Amino acid sequence: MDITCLDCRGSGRRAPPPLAGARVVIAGLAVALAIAVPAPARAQATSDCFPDRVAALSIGAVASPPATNSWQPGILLGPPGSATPTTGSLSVMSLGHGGSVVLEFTDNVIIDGPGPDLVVFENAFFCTSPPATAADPYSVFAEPGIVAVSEDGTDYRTFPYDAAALAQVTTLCTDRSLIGQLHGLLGITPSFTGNYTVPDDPLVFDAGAPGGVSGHGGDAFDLATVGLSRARFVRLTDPNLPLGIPGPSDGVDIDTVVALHARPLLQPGQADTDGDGLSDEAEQILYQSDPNRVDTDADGVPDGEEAASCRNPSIAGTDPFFIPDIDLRVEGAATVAGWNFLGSAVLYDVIRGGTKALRSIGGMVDLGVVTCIENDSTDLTTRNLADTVLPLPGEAFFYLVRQAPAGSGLGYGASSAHEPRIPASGDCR
Ligand SMILES: [Ca+2]
Ligand SMILES: [Ca+2]
Ligand SMILES: [Ca+2]
Ligand SMILES: [Ca+2]
Repeated sequence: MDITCLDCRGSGRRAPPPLAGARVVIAGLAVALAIAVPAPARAQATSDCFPDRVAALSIGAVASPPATNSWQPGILLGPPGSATPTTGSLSVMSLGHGGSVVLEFTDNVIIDGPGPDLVVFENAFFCTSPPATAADPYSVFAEPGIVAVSEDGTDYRTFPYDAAALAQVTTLCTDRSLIGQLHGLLGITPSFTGNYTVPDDPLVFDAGAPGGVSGHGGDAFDLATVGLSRARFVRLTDPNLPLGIPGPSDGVDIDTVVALHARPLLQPGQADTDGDGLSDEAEQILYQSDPNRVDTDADGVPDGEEAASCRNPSIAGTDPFFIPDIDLRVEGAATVAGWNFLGSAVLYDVIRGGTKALRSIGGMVDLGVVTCIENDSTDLTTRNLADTVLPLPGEAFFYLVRQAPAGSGLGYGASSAHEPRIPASGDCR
């Protein structure tokens, strides 16, 4: 069983001599495997198509604040949530009237490719039945928002829109005649569960998709429209319309941004033998692509661009693909695990074990005796649980997250030899 240091960090606090204990991350639900030793921190970029960081957040006016802890900017950093064409996604963060958020890509950069380069997902949905033909009447529960992009986080270019048309959006359900004039804004096109890497073209009725909307819906934007060849920052702003149902969901409800054309950004010190933008270790351990071949699946798109656009670089195809990610932080005396969003209404289990116990046996990875840190978590962090236990000097802990409850997902993932990781005892339920 091979263990490679992908997200390594020492204990981060004054550690007992002679050797610091270390926290270790092994990402569940995926092939990602990481181990910490007393070594310099070096986070492995998974370079997926989602933003990596909320760089700025300004919540506007809301009639009533949301329940404690339900403002979770982390849900803006994962895939779009589940929905139908007539029910909006609930995995959103409402910005309030006049609010704004800046989402930053840190391990990849959006690039100007053919056609649209990013999709912004809000939770627009059809108020009426989804139209069956291009001529059918419909209206959309649309809360439009303004989109700007920047390469450096300073110089922003706003996508052009018709301000007079925007000012006419004053009712919860907007008729198709006005929807057609709102191109260039977010929150216009209904979204639903589908392939979120396929952009919708509002000018083309897709007869094979719900309500004529392609992919997963959402509103697509082309960097060429604003004269940029690269962008790392996407700023989304609520235009402060007298619109919506007063309450904690006031303002535009942002789900996420998906990059359709992007390239990974290598971190300092990472080797990339074939120059495709993905580090050798990411190719070997996370994506199982060829570190000596630019285009492993020979579909004409380099491995790095596929990974950064949520496509699988080692298998030709158009299904969305990304590596679930887990991160450890030391906050005061506690070790806090955080992970990325995997879908609406998904619960999570978090376990901690000792690397000394890890062994490959009988076609599986025996994780040994583990401790259930959080059972059926409804948020994306263990922050409220204060896990203050430290490994013994010279030893290390690993942490794993999986979809909960037990048996509902892929478990704690598999080793690079494809052996499932199974706790001996102590697992969450
Ligand atoms: Ca483009
Ligand atoms: Ca490479
Ligand atoms: Ca490669
Ligand atoms: Ca390829």
